[in-house]
Amino acid sequence: MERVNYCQGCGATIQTTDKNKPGFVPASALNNDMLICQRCFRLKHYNEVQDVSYTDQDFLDMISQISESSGLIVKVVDIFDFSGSFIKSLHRLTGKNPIILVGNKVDLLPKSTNLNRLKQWMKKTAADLGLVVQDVYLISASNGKGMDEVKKGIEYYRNKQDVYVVGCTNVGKSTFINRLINESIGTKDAITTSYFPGTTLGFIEIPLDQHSSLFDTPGVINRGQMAHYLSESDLKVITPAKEIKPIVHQLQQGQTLFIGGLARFDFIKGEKQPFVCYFANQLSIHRTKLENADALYEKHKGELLSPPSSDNLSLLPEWSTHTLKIEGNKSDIVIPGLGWITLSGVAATVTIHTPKTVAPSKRDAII
Ligand SMILES: Nc1nc2c(ncn2[C@@H]2O[C@H](COP(=O)(O)OP(=O)(O)OP(=O)(O)O)[C@@H](O)[C@H]2O)c(=O)[nH]1
Ligand SMILES: [Mg+2]
Repeated sequence: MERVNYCQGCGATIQTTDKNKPGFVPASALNNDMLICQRCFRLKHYNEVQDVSYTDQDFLDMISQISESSGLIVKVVDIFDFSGSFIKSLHRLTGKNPIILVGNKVDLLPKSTNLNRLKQWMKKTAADLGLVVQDVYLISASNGKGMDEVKKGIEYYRNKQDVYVVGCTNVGKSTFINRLINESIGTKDAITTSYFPGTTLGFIEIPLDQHSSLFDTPGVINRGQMAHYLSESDLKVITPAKEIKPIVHQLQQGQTLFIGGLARFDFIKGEKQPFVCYFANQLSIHRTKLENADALYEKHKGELLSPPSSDNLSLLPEWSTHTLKIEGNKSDIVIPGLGWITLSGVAATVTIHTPKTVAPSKRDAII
């Protein structure tokens, strides 16, 4: 068998000269059966991430090679952060190839979620964003839900050609492929995965048959996601680990909700109504009077109002505000990568404070 010259965990080209660059393997380990770079080794065994020298553009350049190949594109999005993980520019990089859209991490949504309605919503939203897809799937790469359907879909739409699994960083591409590998040949955790964005560094080829392969690819980075401005430990707090339990706050106008120390919702105007909060269960929400909100933040940021913890406050860009009006439709106000608040559609004006690069958006309620 031909020896691969890239790391089987992350896809980086193997080198033996520079410890601080991607793909480093000590020369003595070159003949090991399983070639894993030092960075993957540390991620796997110590959950420590080593920064890499790739720029956002380097990742885009790698993905754009796909436009010169032909095959099926499996575009994975994180259903907990649809807009933040959608990456509109991605279809330019994948050429004219057919696309199926896979919403991952459905295990995080409340069990009562209507998945068929959610699929319709995904299809429509993708079309509104200029993406025509062959089909839409909802899966959990973690627990295996929906895997049979998506496997059938891939087999059908790939038409015997290669398959490229693409998407934003951290949506779960590698976890999804590990599950495919596990279900077909039994190997566990073949590819490196982690909760840090930017784990996969190159293409990883998984043969499907004699003539075609499936490829894991590096994620595209979206700087508009909260994850890029948080320390490791803070990232853990905002990342939901299991089914989200929505928390309802009945608010009057003139009241404020703080989502940890990462976002603030001021209810400026409207009748008393429920604010239904969908955030990681371990993230704390504080309610206060709008008139006290500034002072509360100054006094308690990094402590009561955390994450970010006080040591990491400086990683956050400065704050900016957006005012949104809700009327008529049940709507979600979304903070990319953090979660959302659902309002019933009773007229409401809400001012949202977030770190400047992480702008909120409004959508029709998905649940
Ligand atoms: N709750 C939940 N978490 C998931 C699921 N799939 C992946 N994750 C988690 O999401 C994080 C990112 O997973 P990866 O598979 O490394 O994501 P990726 O898209 O390959 O990321 P990059 O290689 O950085 O582009 C990890 O912490 C996974 O455990 C899922 O179905 N549900
Ligand atoms: Mg990956």
